[in-house]
Parts: sequence; structure tokens; C-alpha cells
Amino acid sequence: PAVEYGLDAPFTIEYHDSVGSTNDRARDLASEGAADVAVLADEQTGGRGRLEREWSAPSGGVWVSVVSRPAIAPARAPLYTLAASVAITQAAREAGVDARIKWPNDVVVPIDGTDYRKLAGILTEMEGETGRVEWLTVGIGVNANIDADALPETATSIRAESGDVDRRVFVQRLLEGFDRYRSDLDSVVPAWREHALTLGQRVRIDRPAGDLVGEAIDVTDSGALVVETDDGRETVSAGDCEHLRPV
Ligand code: BT5
Repeated sequence: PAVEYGLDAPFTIEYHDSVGSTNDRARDLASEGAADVAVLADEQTGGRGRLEREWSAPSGGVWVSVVSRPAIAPARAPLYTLAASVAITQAAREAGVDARIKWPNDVVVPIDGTDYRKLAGILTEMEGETGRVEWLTVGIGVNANIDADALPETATSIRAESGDVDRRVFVQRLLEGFDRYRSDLDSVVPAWREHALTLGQRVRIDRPAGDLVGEAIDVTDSGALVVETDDGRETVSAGDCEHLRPV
């Protein structure tokens, strides 16, 4: 059952000790007409990543999904993912973690040139008719106060990097940051560039249309990645990116 979380956040918070997926709960609330609600859980038993991948979400993490009803074209929805990545990165850096953004939907801690561990992931889902977003849920998963050995091998946590955080303070910073960028979408890409690990990197991108290798040189004003390949410039949208890895 949901209880009050007692946070002074820019959203109504619905808190669960345990839930299947906060994104599923947010989707139900959104289809009932909710807006500016954040569904927060200590643990998820059926956490989801992109493309039907599993997301492990044991107790101690920050698992939260925010419902928005923005008057934007669907093409700009990826900016909500970028906005979340910037807000996560800023909150994690305040907690002493060397967090950087890996396009399109990860926050990672770099190890060396091409190696990193994943601290957080974002899953943005939306509903709407052509040309119009009806609602959008941004699911944010941050490995906060979790032992690294309770997570996939490629993951890290705030606990492992710099010690436990006060999750209430962390969630408050995170949601305030997300709300600020969400309300000023033109500020998202400049802030994203400041924290991006992917920029200037040589990357390999798996797409349904085939792999692409080149240097990531920028993101567009709708959040797509611009890659300089041997055959010229290509723009890749998050929806077309199955996997990106530095090479
Ligand atoms: C993501 O997917 O990174 C999006 C994750 C979104 C999770 C949030 S939690 C709140 C809300 N409710 C949900 O049910 N979901 C959202 P993707 O880029 O597809 O990455 C998934 C991959 O990351 C998996 O295949 C694993 O390799 C790895 N992974 C799984 N759990 C992880 C974790 N806790 N930390 C780091 N990596 C993880």
C-alpha cells in the first residue's frame, strides 16, 4: 500500500515498500489522468529496462517513476530522458560519486578509457496520438544504498563508490533537478553536454538497421546522437539504439 513519503518535492509522492515496477504503477495512474505524480519504491520485484530487459531493483535503491503531461511533440520526449540523466548525475556528484552520462539512458562511473560501471538507468515511456504526447512516464533507477554484489557485475552503487546517502535528501534533489529541466527543455542539452561521457568518444551502436561505428560529436536539440562515421555524419535516435559501447 502507498503511504506518504513526507518529502517537500515538486510532485505528489506515492511510496511503496515493494511494487512490481514503478513504471507500471505510474502508467496506471497516468491513464487515470494523473499528472506530476512520482511513484517511489524501496524495492521492485519486476523492474524493467529498455527492450524488455530486466532491471534488478533490490531494497535500498531509488526506484522512481514520474508522470508528466507535457504539451510537446513526441519527437522531443527524449529530452525528458536526458533531463533525468542530468538530474541524476548532479545529485550523484553532490553525493561524492564521479558520475557521467552515457547516451542515451545511463549514468555511469568511468573506470578508464572505454570501461565504466552503471550507476543508474532511465526508462521513458509515453502514450499519445500522432503529433501529441498525452502522458509520459520517466522511470529512474539509481543504485543507492546497495552492496555491489547484490547487483549485476557491470553495475556500481552510491554505497560502493562513496558510502550511503540519505535517500530522502537524494530523492528531493533528484526530483527538483528533474522538474527544473523539464520546465525549461532548452536548458537540457547544454547541461547534458557538461556531464556527458559519450561526447568525443569513438562508439559502436547496435541498431535494427545495422551497426554504426564513429565518433560521437554532439546531440541534436531533440536529444539524438550525432556520429561522425567514415561515410559521413549520421544521427541516431534513442529509439534506434539497442546498445552503445565505447570502442
Ligand atoms: C535501463 O535499461 O537502464 C532502464 C532502467 C530503468 C529502471 C527504472 S527503476 C524505476 C522504473 N521502474 C522500472 O521498472 N524501470 C524504471 P537498459 O538500458 O535496457 O539496461 C538494462 C541492463 O542494465 C540489463 O540488461 C542489465 O545488463 C543491466 N542492469 C540491470 N539491473 C541493473 C542495475 N540495478 N544497475 C545497473 N545495471 C543493471
